[in-house]
Amino acid sequence: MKRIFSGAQPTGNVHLGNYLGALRNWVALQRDYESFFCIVNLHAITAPQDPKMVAAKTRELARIYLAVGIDPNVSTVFVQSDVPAHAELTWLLNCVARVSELERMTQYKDKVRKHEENVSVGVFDYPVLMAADILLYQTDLVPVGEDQKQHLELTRDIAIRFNRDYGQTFVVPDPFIPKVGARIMSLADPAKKMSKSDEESEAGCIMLLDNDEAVRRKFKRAVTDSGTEIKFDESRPAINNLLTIYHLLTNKTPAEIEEQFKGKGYAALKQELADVCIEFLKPIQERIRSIDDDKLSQILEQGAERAEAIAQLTLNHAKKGLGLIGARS
Ligand code: ATP
Ligand code: LTN
Repeated sequence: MKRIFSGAQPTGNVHLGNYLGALRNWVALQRDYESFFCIVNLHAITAPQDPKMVAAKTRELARIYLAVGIDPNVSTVFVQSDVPAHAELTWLLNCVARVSELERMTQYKDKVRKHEENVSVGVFDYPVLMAADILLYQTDLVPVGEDQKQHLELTRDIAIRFNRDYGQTFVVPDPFIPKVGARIMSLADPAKKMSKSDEESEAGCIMLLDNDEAVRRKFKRAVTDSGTEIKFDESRPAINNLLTIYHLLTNKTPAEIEEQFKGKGYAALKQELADVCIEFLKPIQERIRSIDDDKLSQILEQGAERAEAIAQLTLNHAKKGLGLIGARS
C-alpha cells in the first residue's frame, strides 16, 4: 500500500480553508493509503507561542482530526515532538539543503518582510523540518493546500539530491493538491487566502469551532464583487470563492448551483451558505466535545509508537548513508 503523510500546525484555530484544502482530502484518502497525520508542534514553535497553551492546542487539533473523520483504527495520528527522529533527520537534511534554496521560499520571504528583525532561525529552517516529516515515512503522496506547493518541491529536490549523493534512501513524494478548494480565500478580502495567522482578517475566516451566530455574521459581511449575477467566474474572485465553498459543502455541481440561484441576489446566497455551513459544523463540534480525554491520550500514544518504528528505520538508513553509523566498533 502506498503511503500518505500530512500535518497541520497547532496554532490558532482550524478554519474552513484548512478543512476544504487539506483535512477533507486526508479523510477521503485514508482508506486507500497507509496514512500518517501529524500535529506539527515543532513547526508551531517557529513563531512565539504561549508555552502554557502549546499542549492544549496540540490536543485540540488532534480532536479536530478525529472529529472531521480521521479514523485512528485506519490512520496513524501522532504528535511530531513525540518522535525525535523528525528533529534528528532535520539536522542531516540541513547539511544537504542549500541556503539559497531556503532563501527563495515565499512563506519565509513574507515573514521576513512583515517582521524583519524577529524571524527565528526556525522559520528559515521550517521547510527542511517539513521535508524530514515527509521523507521519514517513505511517503508517496502529500495532500496539502496550494500554499504548500513550493515546500513540496523543495522536499523532492532534497530527496533526489540525498539519494544521488548518499545512495537510494528516500521515496520522492508527489504533492496532492485538489483541483477545487486548494486555496479558499478570505471572506473579508478575496485577494488573500483564508488564514488563521492573519490577525486582521478574523472576520474573513470561518473557524470550525465558530458558533452559529459568528458563521452567520461572517457570511453576511462577506465582501462581494460588482455585478449581480451568481456564476462561477474566476474574474470575480469574491463570488467565485463563496460558490466554491458552497459547491464543496453541498457536493452540488456548479451547473446545479447556478440554476438554483438564477435571478436571486447575493443576500440569498449568503444566507443559504450560512445555513449549509452551520449544518456542516454541528456534528463536527459535537464530536469534538464527545471525544474522551483518556481515549485521546491512548490514540496519540499508539500513534507515536507506530510512527517511531517506521521513522527510526529511515533515520538509520540515512545515517548509514552519511557514514554516521559504525564508528564505535
Ligand atoms: P494558516 O495560514 O491558516 O495559518 P497554515 O497553512 O499556516 O494556515 P496549517 O494549519 O499548518 O496552517 O495548514 C494545514 C493545511 O491547510 C495545509 O495543507 C495548508 O496548505 C492548508 N490551507 C491553509 N490555508 C488554506 C486555504 N486558505 N485554502 C486551502 N487550504 C489551506
Ligand atoms: N507546513 C505545513 C504543515 C506541515 C506539513 C508537513 C504538511 C508540516 N509538515 C508535512 C504536509 C507534510 C502547513 O500547512 N503549514
